[in-house]
Amino acid sequence: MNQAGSKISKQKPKIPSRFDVILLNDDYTSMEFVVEVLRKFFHKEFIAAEAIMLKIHIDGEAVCGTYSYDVAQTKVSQVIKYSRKNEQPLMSVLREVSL
Ligand code: TYC
Repeated sequence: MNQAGSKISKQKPKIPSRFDVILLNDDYTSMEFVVEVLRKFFHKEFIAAEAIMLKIHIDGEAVCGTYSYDVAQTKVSQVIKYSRKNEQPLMSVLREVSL
C-alpha cells in the first residue's frame, strides 16, 4: 500500500492482443464458396471478397479480419463448421498480430 492506500503494481499495463483470422488455400474448395464465406462471416462486399479469395488462391493465404481472441476464435469455428456442412475442405486459422 502507498500513502493513498492503493496497491502499486509492478506490472506494465497490458495492450489487448488482436488476432488475424486467416483463410488457407487448398485445391478443392470452390472459389464461389470462399467468396460466400467472406461475405457471410466477414461482411465483405462482393468485389472485396473476390479480391481476397484470389489473393488466397495465389499467395496461399490472406488475412480476412482482425479481432479480439474470442471473436477471432468464433470466426474460425464458424468457417470450419459451415465448410464441413457444405462438404468443402476450406481451413481457417488465427494468428496473433505482432506489435
Ligand atoms: N484454390 C481453389 C480453387 O482453385 C480456390 C480457393 C481459394 C480455395 C481460396 C480456398 O481459401 C481458398 N478452386
